[in-house]
Amino acid sequence: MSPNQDIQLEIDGEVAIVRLNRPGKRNALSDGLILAVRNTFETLPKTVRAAVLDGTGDHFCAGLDLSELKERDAGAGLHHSRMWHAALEEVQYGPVPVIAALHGAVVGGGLELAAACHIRVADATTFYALPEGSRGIFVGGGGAVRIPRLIGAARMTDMMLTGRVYNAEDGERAGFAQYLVPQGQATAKAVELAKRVAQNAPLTNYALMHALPRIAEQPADQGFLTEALMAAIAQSAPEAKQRVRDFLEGRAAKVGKS
Ligand code: 1HE
Repeated sequence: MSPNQDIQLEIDGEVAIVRLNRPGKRNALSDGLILAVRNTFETLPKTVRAAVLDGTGDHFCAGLDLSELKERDAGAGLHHSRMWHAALEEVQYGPVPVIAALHGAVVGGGLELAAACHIRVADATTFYALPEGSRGIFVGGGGAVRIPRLIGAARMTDMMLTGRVYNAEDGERAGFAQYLVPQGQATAKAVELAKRVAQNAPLTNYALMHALPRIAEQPADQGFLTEALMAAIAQSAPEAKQRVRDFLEGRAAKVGKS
């Protein structure tokens, strides 16, 4: 159990389930909760190989805790945003792949947090919005970098200029989520996926978390070289050799069969 009551950590074998736990405030992200998110991912037990990020109550997360948005000068605003960046980097580039289980509001900083995860599962109640536009502020938790990579800059611009809200179905089509499930089933599906992800060779998961997003940002010429280096390292691991041998000798599942 985490010392901060606003976040819960449950360990289920190799899967950690991290829950934002401020349902009375729709899991709004106070400074304390953002620091707790960072700390929780930084200190996951070494036995954990995949994580699920969930929210207690009817909403995944209502974004920045607006009650803390007091008068900040430019310097304090800069440091506040950088604090969010550091916490969400720990989600994206932390020890293990993270699967977000989305439901209800996934708005503002809540959408920024979801965008830092590696896979998003949404249930039918999920809706996505960036109310920063109407609150007179801007995204500050990495959303300007990560959200266009999911849905494109044009859709994000529209959301912020017009207050457009995407429902679960349209959101999945737009690219917010990779899985759409019936109401109440996001957590179960996310845990199922996390258990599957936990079975991968650790170097494969490392490559997907740390190399792929960087390769995707590199000019093609550099990306091809980084890809080749990562491929060489991954295939040299004894576990990779064993997995290939298992397939060639008929002991491993064929693609599409479990
Ligand atoms: C909050 C927050 C919050 C709820 N900060 N306290 N985010 C927003 O602009 C979204 C604002 N929230 C909402 O639009 C709605 O609360 C919801 C659609 C998410 C949920 O509606 P509902 O009817 O279930 O709940 P509620 O009655 O609006 O809220 C319940 C309580 O949570 C209430 O407090 P109470 O003491 O009166 O019970 C709300 O004030 C409180 N609450 N959301 C503080 N966000 C790194 S930069 C990121 C910038 C942003 O994220 S800006 C977007 C902020």
